[in-house]
This record gives sequence, C-alpha cells and structure tokens, in this order.
Amino acid sequence: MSPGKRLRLVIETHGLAQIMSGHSPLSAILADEAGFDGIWASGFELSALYGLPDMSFISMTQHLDMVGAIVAATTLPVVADIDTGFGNAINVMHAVKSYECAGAAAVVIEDKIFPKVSSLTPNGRQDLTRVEEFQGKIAAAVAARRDPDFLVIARTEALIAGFDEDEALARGVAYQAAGADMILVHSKLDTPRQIERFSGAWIGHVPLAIVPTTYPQLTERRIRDLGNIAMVIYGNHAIRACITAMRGAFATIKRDGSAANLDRELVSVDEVFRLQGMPHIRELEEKFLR
Ligand code: SPV
Ligand code: MG
Repeated sequence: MSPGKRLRLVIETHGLAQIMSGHSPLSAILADEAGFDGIWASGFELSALYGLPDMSFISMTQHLDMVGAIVAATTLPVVADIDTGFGNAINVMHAVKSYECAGAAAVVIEDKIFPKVSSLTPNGRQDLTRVEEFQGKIAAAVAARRDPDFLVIARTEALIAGFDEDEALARGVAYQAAGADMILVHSKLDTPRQIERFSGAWIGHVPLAIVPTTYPQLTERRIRDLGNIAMVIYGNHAIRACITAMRGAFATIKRDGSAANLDRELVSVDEVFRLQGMPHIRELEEKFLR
C-alpha cells in the first residue's frame, strides 16, 4: 500500500489523524512507539536542529534528505512541510516528484511568499501570494504526483498574516477548487476562536488540518466535535522536548561535576542500542558473517 493510501486509511478509520512533529529518524521512531499516526516533517524543527531560524534557510535537499531518512526508519506516513514549495509552480512540481520518490505520504504547501518567515514569529513578515498564483502551485502539485492517493495539502496563512476568517475561507475554497485534498488553516492566537469560526463556516467538501501550538486548550475531543478536521499536527513538540531535556541534563552535570546523579534518570545505553536496531544487527551477524 502506498504511503498516501496508508495516510488516507488512517483518516478513514480514526477520523482524526494524530501527527507528531519530527526532525530526525530517532524522533520519528519515538513518535511511532508512542502510537502517533504519522510524522510531520517540520521545517521549523529541522531549522532549529541546525540552530537556524525557520525562514527558508534550510534547502530543499537538506529537508528531503531528512524526509528520506525518516521514511527509512519508520513505517508511519510522513507529511512533508515544504514551506512555499521552493519557488514557483514549476519548482513545486519538482518538489512533489522528489518528496513522493523519497516516500512521503503528503506535502503541505503554504500560501506565503518565498523566503518565508516562521508563522509563529511575533510581528514576523507574513506576505501572502496572490490566490491565482497559489492555485497554480496546487494544480501543479496535483499534476506532478504519480500516486493519486499522495495528498496535496494547501495551507492558508491568511489568519497568520492578519486577515479575517472570510479571507481564509475564500482562499480555502479557491485552493480546493485547484485540487487540494485538504486545507490546513493556521492560526497563532492564544485561543481557538479563529479555528472554531473557520471550521464552523467551512463549506468545502475536503477536510481540514490544524496545528494547535498556540491554542493547546483545543483538545482532540473538542477537535473531533468540530466535525470537519481530519488531521491535528503537533508542530514543534519534539524539538521543544529535546531542548528541555538536554538543557536539564547539561545543567545537572555542570552542577554536580559528574554524571552520576543524572545517569539514574537517563535511558540506558542498552535502550539506545535497541532504538538503533542493534539486536537485529546481532541476528544478522550470526546469520551472515562467516
Ligand atoms: C512547522 O512546524 O515547520 C510549521 C508549523 O510549519 S509552524 O511552525 O507552527 O508554522
Ligand atoms: Mg513549517
């Protein structure tokens, strides 16, 4: 079954796909073990991993390499965050072909102008593309995919850019008309008000996706009640969890002048071996090294 088909099946059977951010194969393996339905190959997380801001500094090749490595490490479908699509509609076609070949299940393309700035940046420059131009990008993405189940998800940043729900809804309808399989509507308010209004007024037939980073009080139970949201993306929780954990561990060693106390709190080296697949390597050595 193709990755796109698997993701569609998850949505069909669970109603709401729980997608966890990932910036590495290891984070994807942990999300898989925790029971998530898929991985959000987040541009924000990968940028942060490189110690860079999320503003189109990471190249398509860097992100694509990571997507390929994540696909190889887990069986979960990968939803690739391809920002603005790395250029115009023709660049989008190249990107879609490349991400599908790398094994992604879906791409999310946002209607901002390249180079983008992270949606969550306070007072960030948030310029939107013309609707017709972005429709061209979505239509190009749909034309470029080989597997009809590969999902092309159109993300509108209208609310992020300071427009109202009417503009976001109009853009959503236009992107659906261009062939999008789903509309991701992003908001950075600290309440779910915009998302609830958008969802309530959505007249399109394709489902919605949301990223409730700034409004985590919108629980999955409440999201399901809205009735038309098929995907919840936990956009940056893997990298934030890493930062919290590493910062605490480093401070403990500095304070103690030793790793003795910290050692008791950390996963064992054996657990790292397990996550690395070492037990299987042992079996292979038995079988093939003669
Ligand atoms: C990402 O994780 O890269 C996203 C989501 O695009 S956000 O950072 O909230 O814009
Ligand atoms: Mg992003």
